[in-house]
Formats: sequence, C-alpha cells, structure tokens
Amino acid sequence: MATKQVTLKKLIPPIRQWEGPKTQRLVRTPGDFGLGQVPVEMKPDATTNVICGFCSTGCGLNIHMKDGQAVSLTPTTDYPVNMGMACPKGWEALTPLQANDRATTPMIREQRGGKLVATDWHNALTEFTTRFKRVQKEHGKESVAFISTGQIVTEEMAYLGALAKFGMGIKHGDGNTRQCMATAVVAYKQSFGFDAPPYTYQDFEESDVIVLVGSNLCIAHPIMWQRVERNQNNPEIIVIDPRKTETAVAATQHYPITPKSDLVFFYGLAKILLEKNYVDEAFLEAHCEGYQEFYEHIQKFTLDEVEQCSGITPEQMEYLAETIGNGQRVSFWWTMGINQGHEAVRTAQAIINIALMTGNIGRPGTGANSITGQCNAMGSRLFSNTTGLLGGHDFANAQDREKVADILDIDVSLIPDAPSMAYDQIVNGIHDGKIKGLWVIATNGAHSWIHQDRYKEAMEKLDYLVVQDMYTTTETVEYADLLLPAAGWAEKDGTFINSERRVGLVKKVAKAPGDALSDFNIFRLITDYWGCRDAFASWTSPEKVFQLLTKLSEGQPCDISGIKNYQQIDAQGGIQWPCLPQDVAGLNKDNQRRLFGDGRFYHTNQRAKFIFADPQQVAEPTDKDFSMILLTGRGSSAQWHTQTRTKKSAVLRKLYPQSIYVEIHPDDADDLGIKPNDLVLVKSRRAGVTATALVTPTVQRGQLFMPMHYAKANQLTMGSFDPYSRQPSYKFCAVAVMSAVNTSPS
Ligand SMILES: Nc1nc2c(c(=O)[nH]1)N[C@H]1C(S)=C(S)[C@@H](COP(=O)(O)OP(=O)(O)OC[C@H]3O[C@@H](n4cnc5c(=O)[nH]c(N)nc54)[C@H](O)[C@@H]3O)O[C@H]1N2
Ligand SMILES: Nc1nc2c(c(=O)[nH]1)N[C@H]1C(S)=C(S)[C@@H](COP(=O)(O)OP(=O)(O)OC[C@H]3O[C@@H](n4cnc5c(=O)[nH]c(N)nc54)[C@H](O)[C@@H]3O)O[C@H]1N2
Ligand code: SF4
Ligand SMILES: [Mo]
Repeated sequence: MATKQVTLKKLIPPIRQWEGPKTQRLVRTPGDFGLGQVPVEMKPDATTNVICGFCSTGCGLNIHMKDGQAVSLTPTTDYPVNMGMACPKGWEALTPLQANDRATTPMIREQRGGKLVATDWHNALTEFTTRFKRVQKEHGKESVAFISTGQIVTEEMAYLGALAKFGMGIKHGDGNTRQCMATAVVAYKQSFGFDAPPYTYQDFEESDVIVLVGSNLCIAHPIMWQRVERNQNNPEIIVIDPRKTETAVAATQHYPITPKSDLVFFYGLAKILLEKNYVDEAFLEAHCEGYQEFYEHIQKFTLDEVEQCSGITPEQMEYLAETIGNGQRVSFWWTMGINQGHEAVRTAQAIINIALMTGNIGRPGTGANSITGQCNAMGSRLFSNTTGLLGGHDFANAQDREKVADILDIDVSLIPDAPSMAYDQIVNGIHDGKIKGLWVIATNGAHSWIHQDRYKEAMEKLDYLVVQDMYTTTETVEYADLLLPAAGWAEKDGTFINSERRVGLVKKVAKAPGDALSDFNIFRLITDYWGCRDAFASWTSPEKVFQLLTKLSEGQPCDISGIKNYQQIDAQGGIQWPCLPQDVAGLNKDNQRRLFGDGRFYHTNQRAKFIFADPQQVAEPTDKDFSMILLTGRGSSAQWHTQTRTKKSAVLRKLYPQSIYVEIHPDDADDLGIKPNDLVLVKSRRAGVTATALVTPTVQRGQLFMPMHYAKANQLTMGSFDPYSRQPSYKFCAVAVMSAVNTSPS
C-alpha cells in the first residue's frame, strides 16, 4: 500500500488505547480490495453499459474502454430509459473523475483552523474509531450521527446504514434525500400505504394530458422531457409553476401561480372537477376511502378565493378543469416546487387526490407521480436504513425487526426500535450539544443545507467531523477533522434505483486515483477497525449485499426477490420493482411496469386514502422591509447541485454563468433602478448576498429566483420545514433587493 506517512501530533487518545482487533494483521488493508485494478472479467477494450451517476432519470451510458481504462462514452441506444439520448452532464460524466482536487489519500486536520494533511488508511481509521468511540463514551452512543446521500450505490448506502446502526450503535442518521424526497415518501405512505411512485416513463408518451407541478423538467430531467417530446398523442402539457421556466415555455398551458398557493389551488381545482362531473365514482367506490370528508372539505375553496390566493382567474381554472376532465389519460408529475414547502405533504396529497378522484391511476399514461432527484434517491428511500428500516421496513415494528435480524443473522437487540432524528433535528442536536460527532458521506451540507450560516456554526461546534467525499475542496470538507477519500461513480460496482423504480447497474470502469477507495470498501475497513466484523460476515461484495437486499425486500411492495444477480439486471436493461420470482419469465416481453393496475393499494384494506388539511401561512411572509419572495432551484442542465463535479468540466462550464446571479422582473428592476448585469444586494433576515442581476420576465413581479448551485444562495434561505416530512422549504423566504453597483461582488 502506498502510504504517505505523516508525523501525527499527539492524537488524543493515543492510538494504542484503541480497543479494536488485537491480532497482528489487524484488518484487511486497502490492498485486499484490488485497489486500482479494473475488474478481471472486463475485457481491456470492451464497451459496457452503466447507469449515469447524476440525476434520477437513470440513463444508460455505454462506456468505451481502452487498455482497461474508460476513455469515452456514448448514450446507450437500446436502454429502455434514454434510448440513445443523454444530457450534457451525462456526456461529460467521466470528466469530473480526472479533476486535480480529487482526494487521493486520507487527510487529517490536527488542529482546528489548521490544514488537512495526508495520512494513510491505518492512521485514518484508527483515528476514526478512537475519536468516535471516545465521543460515544463521554456523551452516550446517541451523540454520534451520520448524514448520507442519494448518490452512492444501494449496496453502499445499505452497508452504511447497517454498519452505523447495527455495528457502531449509532441511532441517528439521515440523508440528503430529506432535502429532496421526504415529502413524497410521507405523502405516498399515508395515501397509498407504501412509498411507491406508481409510474413507468412510458407514461410520458402515453398520456394525452401531462400536468407538471413545480417541476422544471427541461432543465432538471432533460431526458424525461425527451420522452414527453416523443408522445404521439399531441398532448396538452400543463405547467403549474410561479416562473415561466424553460418547461413552461414549451408547454401548451402555463399557470403562473403565486408561490406556495398550491394547496388552495388544488382544492379549488378539485371543487370544479366535482361540479363539472368529472369524478370517477366507480373508482372512488371500489378503491378509495375518505372521499366524503374530502368532498366536504373542498366546498369552502371558491374560485374567488383561489384567484385571491394564487392569482389564477376563475376562467383559467375552468379551462384547466375541462382539460383534465376531458383527458382520457391524465398524468400528474411533481418535483421540488411541491416537496420543498411549508405544507408540502398535504400539497403532494392534494395532487394525489385529484388523480384518485378522476380515476387517473393504474392505467397507461396516468398517475400521481413524484419525480425523484438524485441517481439513487429511490435506493436511499428503501435501503439506506435511515428513516425506514432496510427494505422499506419500519424500525418501530417488532416483526419487521425480527425479520431483518433473522435475514442478516444478527441479534435483534442491535436494531433500534424507533426511527432516527431527521436531518434538521440532527443539526439542532449539534446546536443543543446532544450530537458531538458527525460522519458525512457523499453530501455537501455546508453548501446545500438551508440557512447555511447556522449549519456552518453547527459544524464548528462538533467535537469530531468526518467527511467522506471524492474531493478535497468541498465546502463541508473545510470543516472536516478527517477526510476519507472516496472513489466515485464508474470507479465502483453496485446498483441505482431510478425514478420509475428501475434497478440499474453501475460498474467499475475506471481506477480511483491514489489510495481512494470505494465507499463500500471504506465501510468494510471501518467494520474491521470498529471491531464488529462478525455482524457483517456476509457483507463481502456489492453483489453479495445486493442479494441480501433482495431477501430483505421479500413480501414487501418493493419485492425484488426475482432478481438473482447483477448479470440479470444487465441483460434485461434494468428491472423495475416489484420483481418477484414469478415475474421473471415475463420480463422480456414488456420491460415496463406500473403499479396499481388492479386498483389495490398497500393499506390493509387495499384502499387509497384521501388526506387533506386547511392551508397554513408560510413561515416568513413578505412585509415592508423584506417585500419580495426568493425562489431557489436548478439553474441549467449543465450544473449539478453544489457543483463539486460539474464545475470540473470545461465543456459544462461554458453552458452556465460562472458567478452567482439573480433573476428579477423588468418592472421591479426599473422601479429599483437596476439595469441588466448590475450588481445587486439581495438581503434576507439572515444574510446579504451580492449577485449579478438577470433582468427577465421569467419571474413574476415581486419574486426573485436564485440557482442553488452557487454556495451563497443558502445564506439567504430560512430554516422552515414541513411538519410531517421535515423537508426544508427552500422555495420561499422574504428578501429585499437593491442596487449594489458600487459594491464589489461578495
Ligand atoms: N441540471 C440539474 N438537474 C438536476 C439537478 C441539478 O442539480 N441540476 N438536481 C436533481 C435533483 S436532486 C432534484 S431534487 C431535481 C429537482 O428538479 P425540479 O424540482 O424540477 O427543480 P427545481 O428548480 O428545484 O424546482 C422546480 C420548480 O419549482 C418551482 N416552484 C418554486 N416554488 C413553487 C411553488 O410554490 N409552487 C409550484 N408549483 N412551483 C414552485 C420553481 O420555480 C422551479 O421552476 O432535479 C434533479 N436534476
Ligand atoms: N436553496 C436550495 N438548496 C437546495 C435545493 C434547492 O432547490 N434550493 N435542493 C436540495 C436538494 S433537492 C438536494 S438533493 C440537495 C443536494 O445537496 P448535496 O447532496 O449537498 O449536493 P451534491 O453537490 O450533490 O453533493 C454530493 C457530494 O458527494 C460527493 N460525491 C459524489 N459521488 C460520491 C461518491 O461516490 N462517494 C462519496 N463519498 N462522495 C461522493 C460530491 O463530491 C459532493 O461533495 O440540495 C438541496 N439544497
Ligand atoms: S438526464 Fe440525468 S441520467 Fe440522463 S444523462 Fe442527464 S444527468 Fe444523466
Ligand atoms: Mo434533490
């Protein structure tokens, strides 16, 4: 093993006090994991299909190898997701692997404020173990937590969640999927009885009416948008979004609603659908419950009230209702404009209710469809062992705990009997002194978490912070006491689950640089150093873990026990869940599956529930000092989140502005004396950020839009959360804007 030995200053407590394995060859070493080797079974000049590691669309990419190294890629033509298409990020996916800020060796910060210095894996993992164990000893086991991700393979996130909770005695762990999908998870569980997005992408092509709510598909899911474009039914495409986004421009109807008026809007819509007799009584009768109560609830949402609240006129609402009511196959899709709100779960359910009452579910071209975000958000929802127990199980359910303990061959007492604290509660826990140690894996919270300064203060308060990432320069790494260098996408094996529930394969086609290891192998090493190898005896390779996960899924709605190995997934072009053994024979005929074709939902009475509530005010309404609404979200198809990967590509960098900008309506700009490209100061109650003004009517008067890809955007946002999903409300806070022509950019 190549090691850069550094003289470690007195690390407290000294390494010899560590209570881990005591044998001579203590543990497996990175060399045991084939560090830097390409898989033996891959021919050195082969072309092989892997799933893209950016968004949840899950496109297939053909990787072309030369001398055992990935040299280029092209979108896979016969993959049922993308059919030969890819967006700019996909085309450039190999480039970020070559960046010169890749973490190539573990790094330790000997003192706060000092530099990270290179060390070897043995020192790093001894430190990891000693420090976290010490925190647990001094402050209780629950004082160490982890924050994970929707961007590593399912096998890795399952290993992480299991290792942390069953091996290290960590009770609290959450992921960046909290920022993203938590609302859809809770909405589906309550309405359908399980977290089950019902659609297949073919539905984009089979609808005659497509309703996109708070979703900028052209930018955020460009290849899903391509699927819409392939629709031969000349569909009505309806966009409900405060901004005239790229998607809204391409739509046939755009309803520019006032931000966060969705709940009133959809209740009002439900009322006119009812009045116009567009209700599918037979479906309600056979497959739903709670409709009568819902019927009474929506009576108070008159069209006048809808107009007052959302800005959409009664005539527009009638037209929308008629389009939906007359549609034969209407599909409803939502993303972050809904999930990231103060009453997000009830809003998502308001969309679900409309699909149910019009009978638009379970048939081709229909559905109440939450689009996921990250490449493996769906994997993390089912298998990360954070909010839910492995395999879509429930920590609080004794039978579920028994089942999981039995399959994993561990003592059931190792499984916590309650779900973990949510991300925001972990951050609060740090502020309150309850959480003292944090392990962050494949997420960059110091850029992406809401109310950033408060997050950064929390990082400073920790006794010990470990960050596991591909790069040395992320905003979160700046706070790390220890950096564990991770291999990235295409440098390791495993599976992702995409938005339409398709399990797809990721393969090692490139060597990770230096001593970087796959997250999977890092977890294996930690298993040894922590001293809990017995509980993980069968967790020896990603494929073995995958097989464990298929067993864990048995009997669940997400049952994938029909999938026996990776080769089957590869041969099939991905496999959607559920996939029971008896489904396998039919797979070749139709590689598309949607849920609820039989009208049976996952509640014990098999009925879908109507769930609703009275609308609530946003946490921070505008006032005279902060009179404008700040919206945030995706800026371009070439930028990915906190940009640790996409900014490494010269090609992608040409496709978006390099410095932070804010969209402002021309009339507001006029009133404020702001000209295009002027510097402006955007102020919220939390911070002031200088940005370039992009004067454009894509935003409405009184509203601003700032892309999340620039680190400062989240200095402005306010920590408000949906009460059920605890997902942050990134898409609303009150700000003021003023010219800052004479100030230099911040
Ligand atoms: N290029 C690119 N693609 C990505 C990502 C990326 O970073 N870059 N990230 C991926 C991830 S993880 C995710 S979660 C998805 C996100 O995908 P999207 O949700 O489509 O993207 P956003 O831009 O965050 O938000 C969508 C829209 O919500 C609107 N909106 C704001 N407030 C409201 C409101 O109150 N009501 C309604 N109806 N709409 C509102 C915004 O104007 C915005 O146009 O994208 C994925 N794809
Ligand atoms: N204002 C505002 N903020 C937002 C949003 C918004 O709309 N507005 N959207 C939110 C949403 S939906 C999301 S999903 C989050 C995303 O927020 P983050 O998860 O913080 O964003 P990423 O940049 O994707 O961070 C992923 C990190 O993992 C690292 N990484 C990549 N691959 C690997 C790997 O294989 N192993 C390891 N160990 N590390 C790896 C990357 O280098 C990067 O540092 O942002 C949220 N923040
Ligand atoms: S649409 Fe998403 S999955 Fe497809 S190539 Fe682009 S980033 Fe990758
Ligand atoms: Mo997301």
